[in-house]
Amino acid sequence: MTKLLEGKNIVVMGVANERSIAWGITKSLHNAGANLIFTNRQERSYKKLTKLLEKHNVEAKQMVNCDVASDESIQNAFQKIKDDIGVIHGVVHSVAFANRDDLKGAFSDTSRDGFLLAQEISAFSLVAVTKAAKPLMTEGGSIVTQTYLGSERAVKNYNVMGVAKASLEASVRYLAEDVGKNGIRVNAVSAGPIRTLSAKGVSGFNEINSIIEEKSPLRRNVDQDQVGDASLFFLSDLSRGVTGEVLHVDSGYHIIG
Ligand code: NDP
Ligand code: N5H
Repeated sequence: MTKLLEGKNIVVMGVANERSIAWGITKSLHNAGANLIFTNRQERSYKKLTKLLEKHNVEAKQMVNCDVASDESIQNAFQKIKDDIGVIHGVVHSVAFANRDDLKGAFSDTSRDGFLLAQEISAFSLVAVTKAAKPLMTEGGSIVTQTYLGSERAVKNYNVMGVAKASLEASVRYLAEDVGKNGIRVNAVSAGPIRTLSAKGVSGFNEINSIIEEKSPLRRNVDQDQVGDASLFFLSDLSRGVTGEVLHVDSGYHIIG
């Protein structure tokens, strides 16, 4: 039987280390037979990823630098991918950033710069990446991003990132409408809390983790592999009738009142 993503070229953005959600997604995509292209911002992530790929015997078709804070960097990255690979069929957007100081305390203390930074890196980047990826998706495609429940509810400490994720989810819907006519689908996975480098040191993470174990329908936290398989669904033809959707992979926690 042919694998779900055999012969498909997928760009993965946002592997920082073995704990990254994007690494969980990478494993699912690799097992489904995808050809993988990676983008990193920091040299440190590039080195970690190189070692991880070696350790898990996964081949990268290409690795390019991409800082989503810069339009030029995004355009250059996708130009390099076009030159080397040509057609792509999918993009995994697993990137977000806010100043640590804005992820605690009073939301009304958020600075103008901090607000705009979170929006730029965590929401606008999906718009810019879709624009850059679209010309390479000549056979149609699928774009998947990562969001969190703090977009829908006022979750303590998530603050500026909750507003950025609300913007990201609205962008998913507007982008889905825009590029649907080109055969491109845009969706998001809303994951429960997962201990990653980004989550390290942020206030309230442990508390929320315990609440999920106690109150979610499945009484356990999710992991990177579960998010990986849900993202695989979005990137494959199994979800060919789905776009503009936000799928909760959170042990059902979001349905609890
Ligand atoms: P990681 O720290 O593993 O990944 C975050 C990634 O964002 C890093 O690879 C980092 O790249 C990248 N990044 C930050 N700024 C930029 C930039 N300017 N340009 C390019 N890349 C950038 O954490 P996660 O895997 O947890 O985060 C991935 C996504 O999942 C985020 O959108 C996050 O909000 C979301 N999410 C996470 C949850 C969790 O509990 N962990 C729950 C729900 C959603 P580099 O290392 O090179 O700087
Ligand atoms: C309610 C919570 C806990 C509190 C809020 C956490 C928000 C985290 C998201 C952002 C992306 C974290 C972030 O930007 C951290 C940076 O300020 C500092 N870290 C770094 O610079 C590291 C080295 C790099 C790799 O990180 C990035 N992002 O580049 C939410 C949690 C229960 C769930 C959660 C953790 C959600 C989420 O969106 O990640």
